[in-house]
Amino acid sequence: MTEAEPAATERRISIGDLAERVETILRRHGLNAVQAGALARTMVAGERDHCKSHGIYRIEGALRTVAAGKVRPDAVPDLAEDGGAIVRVDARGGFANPAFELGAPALARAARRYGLAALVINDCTHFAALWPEVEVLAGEGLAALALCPSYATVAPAGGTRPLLGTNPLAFGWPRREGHPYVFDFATSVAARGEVELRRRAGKDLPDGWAIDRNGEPTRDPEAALAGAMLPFGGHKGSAIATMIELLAGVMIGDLTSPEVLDKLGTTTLAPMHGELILAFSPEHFAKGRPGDPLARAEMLFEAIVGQGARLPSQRRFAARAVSERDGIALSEAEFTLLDRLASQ
Ligand code: NDP
Ligand code: PYC
Repeated sequence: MTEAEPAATERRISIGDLAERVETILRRHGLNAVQAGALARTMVAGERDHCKSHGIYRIEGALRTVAAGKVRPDAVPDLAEDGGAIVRVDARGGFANPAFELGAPALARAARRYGLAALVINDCTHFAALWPEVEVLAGEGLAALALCPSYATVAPAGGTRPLLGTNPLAFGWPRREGHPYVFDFATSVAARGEVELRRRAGKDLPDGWAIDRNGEPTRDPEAALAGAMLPFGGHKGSAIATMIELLAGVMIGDLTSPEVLDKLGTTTLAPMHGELILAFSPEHFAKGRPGDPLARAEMLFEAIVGQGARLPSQRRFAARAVSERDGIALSEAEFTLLDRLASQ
């Protein structure tokens, strides 16, 4: 099967039609236009780029979180811009996505002015991938880093119990031609959403992803969800995940992953915490130094690809091109899910 040819059990839907269907579902379940629009754009971008762990499968989790009263469906985020290098958005108990959409232009302005600026998002619920955010900033000619905690589901390297979050880290670098250089990953071996998707599909996990309640290695997704996931790269991923707790939790005066789990009491709802996004102007940093930073970056990318390696996000951009041309492929089960949610 090629990307362009959906399996017999799949049908394609245009990006616009899927966005409309998802937004309608979210509105029907009580989200205001600001929340529903931003969530629909993020989930549909996940489907469009074939990032299934943060696509429409997240609709039910978001709605469960709303129904449990843990996120405000009517929140309108609030931007505080004082002309300095730190831009703040209070998500007011809503989702992170509309808060980012509100803060991103102010962050880009501040980064262009100072060379380096930060967007601090507080009091948000976060279920999403971070690449859409760094991609927006790279599209503005800025390098960007986005990071946030999650809830305690990952054991520190050498530990046996959940403490750290799956704490994603995304980076974007602008390119004059084509798509930016972007990577985005959990600091656990895989995102928790991947484990959940394997549980639903009745598939075992690869070795090295998780330990069970007794701290023993397991390939059983149920046992992994009840136990703990493992950080990627052993002590290195563990330290990076801890750094994210410090910078995007403690430093911005928001919750760390263990605090999120204490407050929420479950991992079946989307976690509430803060997020930190840093934006850098390569031109500012390279001022007075030899060479054009964007041109020099291209030489590095060419050398990577020249060895037969691929750039991160290349798979995603290829999937996007297919979705833009032919529509997004969804399974019949996914269409049934959308129909069910639209009529509930
Ligand atoms: P993956 O391991 O699937 O992918 C990580 C990154 O590595 C992607 O940018 C991917 O690009 C790139 N990549 C993969 N294989 C290669 C390769 N062979 N060569 C070069 N680059 C490669 O990510 P995770 O499962 O760790 O995370 C998935 C998503 O989950 C992320 O978007 C993350 O933000 C999200 N997440 C969100 C959380 C939250 O709390 N909100 C928590 C944890 C994760 P490509 O896509 O092109 O394959
Ligand atoms: O996939 O690990 C994950 C995740 C946690 C919160 C949102 N996504």
